[in-house]
Amino acid sequence: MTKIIFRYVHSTILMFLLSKNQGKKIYDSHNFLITRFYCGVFMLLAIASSNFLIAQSPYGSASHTKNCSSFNMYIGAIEVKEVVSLIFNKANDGCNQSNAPNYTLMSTSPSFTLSEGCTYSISFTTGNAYATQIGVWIDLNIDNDFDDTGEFISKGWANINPGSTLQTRNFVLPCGLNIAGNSRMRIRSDSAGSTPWNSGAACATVAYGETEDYAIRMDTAINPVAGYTMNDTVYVGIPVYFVNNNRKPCFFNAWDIEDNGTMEYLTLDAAHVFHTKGRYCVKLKTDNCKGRSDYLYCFDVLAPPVKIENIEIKKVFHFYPNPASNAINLVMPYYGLQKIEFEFIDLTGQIMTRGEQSITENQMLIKVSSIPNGIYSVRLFKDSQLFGLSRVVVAHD
Ligand SMILES: [Ca+2]
Ligand SMILES: [Ca+2]
Ligand SMILES: [Ca+2]
Ligand SMILES: [Ca+2]
Repeated sequence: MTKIIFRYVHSTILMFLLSKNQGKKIYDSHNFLITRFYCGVFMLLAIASSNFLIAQSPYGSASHTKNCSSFNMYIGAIEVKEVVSLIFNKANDGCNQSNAPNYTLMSTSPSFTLSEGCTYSISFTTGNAYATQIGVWIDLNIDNDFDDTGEFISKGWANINPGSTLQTRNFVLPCGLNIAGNSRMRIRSDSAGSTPWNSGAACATVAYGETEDYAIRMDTAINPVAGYTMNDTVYVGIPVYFVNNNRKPCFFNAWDIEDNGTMEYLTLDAAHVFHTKGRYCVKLKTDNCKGRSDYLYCFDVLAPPVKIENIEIKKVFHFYPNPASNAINLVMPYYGLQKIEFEFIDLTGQIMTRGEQSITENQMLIKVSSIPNGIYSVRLFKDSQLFGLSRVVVAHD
């Protein structure tokens, strides 16, 4: 529990304080009363009870007057994605408190990290009876309040329809924050029919819903260093896969095939088919808040091979760990594959295992616990067409 301030005051002093602060009484019960001076610095005036803890300190309190369990306008499941990578996932927890003031500090060590200049999506479910408005605030400058420019993240968001379907809203952390450290994200729900959430409402008292506070980490952008790997050998008519070295998805990437100033692909990775043989150069430009980095590489495109089975495509598919003991991850270029088929072939040419696996965010997991120790060729198929070959080592502990 974090530190709190108790002050026992005489009723005349209490009235004086209230009048000095426009009577911003934000929570009141027969036990205690909190007077807000401004969000972030507040005073708790304990009237009768000495045994009440405010977990949200040092941040300002956030209260709801109706019991959450009576109306179910709760914050349910939450998913946070950094572009396409899932960085936070919370199951539907309904009303975290059944009674007012419906405030919960969800974490005291960072639940996830947000980085300067990155694009995020956040998805919610809510209770199943009423449309709900969601307010989100982030303490961008880590000064223990949500009052600074840009800290109201959910500006202009549409209401969340009731129910268990995740609904997504987007936000971008601006460049120039240049701050790293532990901070706070506040997520609040309220009826869609109430006064819309606004920049000054992080600590307001509202009727319905609940408040979930998360410890988060803020990171500065890192200097980009562009780079990619690709097929060792490139043939006319066969896709070449350019795999970006910067897997963290907070960079803006542009691929210039033939290095002629025209950007053909603006994706993390790129796949391209060359139609004539010859020497080609491909430039990758990578930038973020910190600036831009270029990487240029030149290679020969050869006449097409007679037999595709003889092509060994290396470096395109990243297997890790390799050697693997129980399961091996396959990371592949991002070009929209839903699933692939795979075969593990031992040195004698025998197929040891084969299967089909769906791909989630460029990755799939293959179990190898039942395969004997050894070196295997892994053949990858899409719609029964061979499109990749790599070598992995299985070594059980
Ligand atoms: Ca909840
Ligand atoms: Ca702040
Ligand atoms: Ca401030
Ligand atoms: Ca080009």
